[in-house]
Amino acid sequence: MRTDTPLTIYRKDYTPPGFWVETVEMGFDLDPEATHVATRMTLKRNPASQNKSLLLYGEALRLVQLRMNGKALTKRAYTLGPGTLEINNPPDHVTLEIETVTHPNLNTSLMGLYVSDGNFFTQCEAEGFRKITYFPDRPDVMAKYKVMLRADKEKYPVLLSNGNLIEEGDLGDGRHYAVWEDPFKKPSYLFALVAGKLVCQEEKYTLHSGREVLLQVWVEEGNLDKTQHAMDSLKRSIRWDEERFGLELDLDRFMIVAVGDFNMGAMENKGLNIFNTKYVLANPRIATDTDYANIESVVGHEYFHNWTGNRVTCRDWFQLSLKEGLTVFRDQEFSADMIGTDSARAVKRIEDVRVLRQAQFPEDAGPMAHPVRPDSYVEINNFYTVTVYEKGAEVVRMYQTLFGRDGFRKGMDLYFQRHDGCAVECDDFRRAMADANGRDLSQFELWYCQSGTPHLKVDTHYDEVAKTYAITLTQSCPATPGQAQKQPYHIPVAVGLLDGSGRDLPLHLGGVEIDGPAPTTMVLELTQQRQSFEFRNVPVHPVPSILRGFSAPVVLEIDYSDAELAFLMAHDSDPFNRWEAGQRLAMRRLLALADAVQKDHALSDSELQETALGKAYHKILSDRMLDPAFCELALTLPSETVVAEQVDVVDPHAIHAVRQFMRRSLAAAMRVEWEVAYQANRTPGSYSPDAAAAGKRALKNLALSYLMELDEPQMHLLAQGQYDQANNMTDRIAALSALVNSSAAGRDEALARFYAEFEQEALVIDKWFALQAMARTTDVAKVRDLMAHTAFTLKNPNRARSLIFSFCNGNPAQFHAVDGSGYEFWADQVIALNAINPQVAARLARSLDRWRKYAPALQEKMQAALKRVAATKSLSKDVLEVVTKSLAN
Ligand code: B3K
Ligand code: ZN
Repeated sequence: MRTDTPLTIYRKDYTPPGFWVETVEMGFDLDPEATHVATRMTLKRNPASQNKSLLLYGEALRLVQLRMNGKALTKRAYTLGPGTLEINNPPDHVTLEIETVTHPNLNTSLMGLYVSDGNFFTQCEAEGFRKITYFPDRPDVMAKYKVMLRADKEKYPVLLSNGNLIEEGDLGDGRHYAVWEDPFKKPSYLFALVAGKLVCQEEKYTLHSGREVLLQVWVEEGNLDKTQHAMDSLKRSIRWDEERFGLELDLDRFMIVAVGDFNMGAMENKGLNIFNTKYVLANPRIATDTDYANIESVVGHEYFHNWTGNRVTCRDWFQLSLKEGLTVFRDQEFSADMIGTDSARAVKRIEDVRVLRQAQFPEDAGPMAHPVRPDSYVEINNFYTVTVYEKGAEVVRMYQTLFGRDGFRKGMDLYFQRHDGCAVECDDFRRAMADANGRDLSQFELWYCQSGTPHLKVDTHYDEVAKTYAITLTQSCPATPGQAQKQPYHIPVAVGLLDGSGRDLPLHLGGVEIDGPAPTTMVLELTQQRQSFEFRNVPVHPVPSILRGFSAPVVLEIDYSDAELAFLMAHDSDPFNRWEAGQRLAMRRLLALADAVQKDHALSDSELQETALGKAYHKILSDRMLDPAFCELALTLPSETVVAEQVDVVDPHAIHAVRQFMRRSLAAAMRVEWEVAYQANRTPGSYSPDAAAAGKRALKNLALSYLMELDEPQMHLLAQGQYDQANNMTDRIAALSALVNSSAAGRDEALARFYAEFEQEALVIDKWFALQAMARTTDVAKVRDLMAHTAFTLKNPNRARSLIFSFCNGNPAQFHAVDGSGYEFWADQVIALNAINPQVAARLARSLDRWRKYAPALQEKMQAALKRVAATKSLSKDVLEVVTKSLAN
């Protein structure tokens, strides 16, 4: 907490550290009230640095002792600033001994050392290590660690830290100890310890090289029936990284520990990954198909960090996407490879792009817009964003699109060859890709330094006589905070051309010689602001399929007729663009209806079946050859948030009304087809979370949700029956959600039964809160009531997210209540959370990012709420940065 104006840190101000740390030895006397930490480190002067002093960071610490080279330092020999400890005129070789005390049980920020359900955990990324001891806590300072943990044996029977266990034993007096040594140099943000009453599922696993490693998944007692999926996911991750990238696990032991109080998803601490329980615990009773898939991808993500993040790390936090963008790309590819079939891979791709559009495009268009490699920050924790992660992953994906899988692998190999064991920059990754593929990628750097989502406009011309087809691409990028003018990007644009019967035409691009048969998809490289590409020997006027597979994170502007979109939806060989064509059709109709609502015209759906959209949906739903998971995506209307991004002035109530109207119309118009799809996609027998079964459940449950729009007793019975008979959480929660969003008589009883059955399962109770938070009838008053429920607490991030975030971000029509009560509620919760956990508070603070896009009456109320938060005393720099940037002109 601070009251002074927070400092902005700039990328251009980077200077190398004055000292390198070589070894770190730490002793912990773990006690929830007061934990003593004794640290001994050896340091040596960095000759390349102009920084003469030795700068250590520390926060919320009591300094008990400070010794340099064997002698206690007098107060004159060092300067204690806010958050820093500077040693004046140190010699070139230094051994520092520091004793500090922290109070883990008072630490509600969940950064540094804290207590969760009686056990000790740490979270050090980005700057949490400084809450444990004074240290040059910056990622380019890498050192070897040896750690001794001492604690009460009965309360804390398990003592874990990074690397290998080299000694353990009894201390007499009811206490015991363990010594851990990490053989690899690491930055302090990868340090971790865990101590407490935990049990583990463990397995020996043989690597491709024949070396045997020990894998463990640690959980609280009573959760051992929920660890198998995480263990299986870990084994698949290890195998995949060996096979796809030739990267082997470098430790003899790899541990995953689950914790119920955690700020984010998981953390890649070397050899000791700490996970939010949400991304570890699963069995059919408590976890949905989505949970299973998320667990696989997060386990993969953290494991892949072992190379992309830990072995090669970031020079400074501006380079965060170096490890995060790359590792998200790797986890996306891993999940796609695990599903196997081409159509299932496409489903994964569509889901990833949906996340980008739902969350990253709005970020890129709002007050917090920043480049993938930001130039400045006030609080680095505010920059663990969808831009750094998901757009960063798209940027990495573009290398693979440009160079192919083999070229990408060559770049990765060169990257590790050059930088293993080092802390480097995004530029180093780009250079490795360029050098390994013999290409100049200097223009490509703009993807890292310019914020905003580029727009790509497409014009085409067919010359019937010459049989040529020209595609002209024009790029632009809107102004973003601090960046008025943009340079043209290097954009890979994958294209195909369809003939009249929907088949791909062979492509002959003017000036390009290709050995072998002509391809049907080609990647055009747009590097100018405007560029034309001419295809030859095009026998008929084609329908173009542009940006196949979403080959670049841009907004595509292309004038298709409804008929062309329906044609692409039916025929494009690129499944991403098939889905995309359907989304465009649906968006077009939603926007037209929203316009009608705003002009007070009555909505009519009488002709829906005759429209291109009605016909296309009908065709998709009746096509038994299509993958159910794909159908589910194709028949899901763009979300209210995505629609809101398409209009100049957002009226959330109109958007909600027309989307609901369209869902009801589609339900009525295709009633029989939905009923058939519901029956045809049942998954009887024992539950399996595999992609095929999950896809069927997804389509079946989509059918259920459409049928429930009819709000007929017969449909209520269908949902009730599904709820009663479900043998898995996916079907159960889908039925419950359908009931809660209907007028079914049994809805309250179903909610109560659900609660009673799962009272002991925190992750399921989170779902119970979230489902109600997002229900159509849940208004602010109802959310305040739910906050008074005995099971609710603001202190647990999962619980706070399940109710408050779900309401503010997932229930736009109620959150944006015209009286502004939603914004008042939002401000109250941001302020309350700020005092408990600034990181979680700052996340919630982002919910009003796009306030300037709303109708003036709402804008005014949002601005007032933002101002109230900004004026709050003792605001953390996390929240202050977000609200200040939101309010800035
Ligand atoms: N690297 C961590 C995120 C840490 C967030 C700190 N505020 C998880 C991940 O991306 O794998
Ligand atoms: Zn990560």
